[in-house]
Amino acid sequence: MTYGEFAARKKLNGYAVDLGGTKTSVAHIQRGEIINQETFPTQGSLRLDAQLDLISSHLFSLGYSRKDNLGFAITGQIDRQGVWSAVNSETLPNINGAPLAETLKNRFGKVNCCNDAIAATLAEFYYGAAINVQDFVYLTVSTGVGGGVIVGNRLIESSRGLAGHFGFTSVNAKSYTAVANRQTTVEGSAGGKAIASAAAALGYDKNAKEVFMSAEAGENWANDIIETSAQAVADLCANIAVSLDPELIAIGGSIGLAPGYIERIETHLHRESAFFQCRLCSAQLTADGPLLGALAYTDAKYL
Ligand code: ADP
Ligand code: BMX
Repeated sequence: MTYGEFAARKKLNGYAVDLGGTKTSVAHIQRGEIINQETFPTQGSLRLDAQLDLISSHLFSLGYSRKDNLGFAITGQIDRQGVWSAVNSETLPNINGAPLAETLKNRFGKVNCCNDAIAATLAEFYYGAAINVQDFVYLTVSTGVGGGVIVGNRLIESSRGLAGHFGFTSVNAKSYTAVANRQTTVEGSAGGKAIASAAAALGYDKNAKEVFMSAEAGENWANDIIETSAQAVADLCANIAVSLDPELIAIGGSIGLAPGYIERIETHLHRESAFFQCRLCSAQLTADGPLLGALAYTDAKYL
């Protein structure tokens, strides 16, 4: 086994795509390092072909050609047949049931794709925060709230592709929006879209990043929204502790990595009894995780 060895990271050569709910990144990776990258806003309402046209133009501009290794990390549910659906259809309203794997194969030849949080989980496990950790959970707090699970050194992947969609678990916290027709979900309390709609409900036209800036500037309404978000993620961590008992939970995504956010989660989590506590850390690979993981995922021999 070569889990987590730096040597394995050096074997990563090719191109990777990370299509998130807010931004898309396309990267050229050589010997495990991102040497060139383009990031642009995700146009969530595009259908599959239009989405791939946009991504292709950036791939080719970075020098990609069909012989190169290519990995895709994508927000949403990808089943074992490579069919793509949005669990939160507000994020991607027009892709449900799209034949992602088949379309990628026709366009690019050999290419692999997986959920964005699964890719980041794998990257943290191989090269980041979870080297030598056998039981591990990764959470992204970003546009939505997603995750991935390693139990006994094995990535948990279900045939429907839904395993790890922690954002849709339900918690006992104030929730601003129903997601996937479900009330009081973690994603509806903690994700970027929820934070922005909480601000809008109070009359502030701000995205999550701007709400964090308002909180930093001492505005109480913004602080309350972020506190609710962190409380929901802490509840989720306690639920994960008692259901999967990981040694470590790494928190990623732009909200998860925002200064002070993990400390807020820890403050709430420490109020729980010892059974429900779990060691937390920030995602070590930050936004590179999904890109490195997407490329690593193509090399199934590591699993
Ligand atoms: P994606 O969901 O596309 O993978 P991100 O991980 O960047 O992308 O998450 C996007 C969300 O994070 C948006 O709601 C955005 O407003 C918010 N965000 C971006 N930067 C920051 C920041 N520095 N602090 C707090 N929130 C941020
Ligand atoms: C949502 C879900 C997950 C995804 C997670 C983080 C959709 C479209 N996405 O829970 O598949 O992993 O968000 O994704 O249903 P991001 O868009 O926040 O990066």
